[in-house]
Amino acid sequence: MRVPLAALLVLALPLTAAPAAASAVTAPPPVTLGSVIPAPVEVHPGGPDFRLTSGTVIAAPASALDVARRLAEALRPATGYALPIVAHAPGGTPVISLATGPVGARLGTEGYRLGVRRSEISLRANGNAGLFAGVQTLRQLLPAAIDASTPRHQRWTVPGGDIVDYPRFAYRGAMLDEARHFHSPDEIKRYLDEISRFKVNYLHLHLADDQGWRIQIDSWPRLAQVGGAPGTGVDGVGGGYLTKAQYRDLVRYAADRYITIVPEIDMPGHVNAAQVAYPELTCDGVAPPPRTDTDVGYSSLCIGKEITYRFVDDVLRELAAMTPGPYIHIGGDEAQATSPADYLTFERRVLPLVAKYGKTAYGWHDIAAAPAASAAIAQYWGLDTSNATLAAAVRRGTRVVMSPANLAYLDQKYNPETPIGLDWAGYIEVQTAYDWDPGTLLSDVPAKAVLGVEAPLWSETLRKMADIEFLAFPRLAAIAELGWSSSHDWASFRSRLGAYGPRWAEQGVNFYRSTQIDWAR
Ligand code: TNX
Repeated sequence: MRVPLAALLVLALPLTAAPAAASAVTAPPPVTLGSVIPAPVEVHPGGPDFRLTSGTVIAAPASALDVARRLAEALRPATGYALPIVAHAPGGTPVISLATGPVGARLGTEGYRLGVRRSEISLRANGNAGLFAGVQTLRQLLPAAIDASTPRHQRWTVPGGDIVDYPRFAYRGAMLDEARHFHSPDEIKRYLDEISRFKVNYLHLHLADDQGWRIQIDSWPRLAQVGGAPGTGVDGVGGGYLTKAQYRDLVRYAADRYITIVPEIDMPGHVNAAQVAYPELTCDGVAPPPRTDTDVGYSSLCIGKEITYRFVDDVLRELAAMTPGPYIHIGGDEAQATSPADYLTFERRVLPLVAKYGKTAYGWHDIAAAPAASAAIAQYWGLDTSNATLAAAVRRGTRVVMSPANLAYLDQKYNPETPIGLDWAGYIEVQTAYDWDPGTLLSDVPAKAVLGVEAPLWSETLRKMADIEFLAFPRLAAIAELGWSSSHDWASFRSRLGAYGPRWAEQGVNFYRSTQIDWAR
């Protein structure tokens, strides 16, 4: 291996003689048991470190083989070790042992206990989702080079001690907007990999909007054929749609990472692409022109026509059939082209259709105006710290996912210099994204009505994976911590985030190097 001379010189400097200009090479900080994002509930450092070697094995029962395989696959590229998976490790062999069984109700389905001893790491959980969460923690407890894609010759130690961990909120989501610019299945998979590192457990896909329609629906084939044609992205850039096979493959890929896909078809507004494909969905039956600009609030389904409800029923039936997860998102935002009375009529008919297909309805918080939304989940995207309509719906049973646009929208710029992104909700630097509490932000909605938090990434200005990564990271990590961690401490998050930078660098993730953070190299 060739080491640049400059690096050797810096390494050779005595610690006390750090010259002013030495900032170019800062040694990565030693990994401590607490340097994990999201912050675990309990961290008890102590005792000898574990050393991962070429002789280490992974022990797992047959029921946890998938998680064990994922762990081995994560550790093999950088270590070059075989890490065989065995049912029982022979005595004296260094082992990472996975086991499920009752480990306490407070750990729930996603919690885990991690114990690091000299020759054994033991990971215990009530079920495999907890083991998977623990594996994500373990990966962060190894040196950053563990994320390298080719073998590195170095010591692989894990700091000794114990972690007990479980999530604050059941719903910890991210959202990709497939409609404004289509992102391919491979890009969605890469994003799933990236968000799963932070114990995010839902990926919401915004699959239709004014510009495009991005999911195959057999009973209305022109939706995808016309709405997903080339040129249907914003500014006529890109196009495309997910076939049912691709969607099902994504659902599986996500499930392997304990992530549930939430599909969204936005209605009664944001439907221009559907109306271009099927002019009978407009009131006058005339096809509107295709639109690839970024205006909102100009399209509406025709509330008085029966065909509207046949269309919605068919789409929801087919979506439900390919979605094992509990939620179908029906949009409902920015319906300025629908009268308030028509909006209520529409939601009164459509919300029950989601239940008819065995799913829980989920919509933007605008749906809270509809009495029929009491069994639904409302996603709060407003900028205010109270919302009387939503609070009234909550008193009738509606539960809330928090995505305040001025705090959690990943498409908003970091600052005026950010080359991509929008700014209608304000600039969102890393500290802004981190410094709020999803349980208490809305003064008139009690914390117990809050199911969790989601970070939406609208794609008007995003074309490539590098664009997605630049806006999502590091802020997605901040929102994920708000969703998982019971503690909240900016100074601590800031230093853990700085230490995380080299991991993104190893993974080739195009993250934004915010000047608020001291990034380790
Ligand atoms: C508002 S917030 C929208 C989207 C845009 C986004 C851009 C909400 C539910 N709708 O249609 O893409 O702003 O930031």
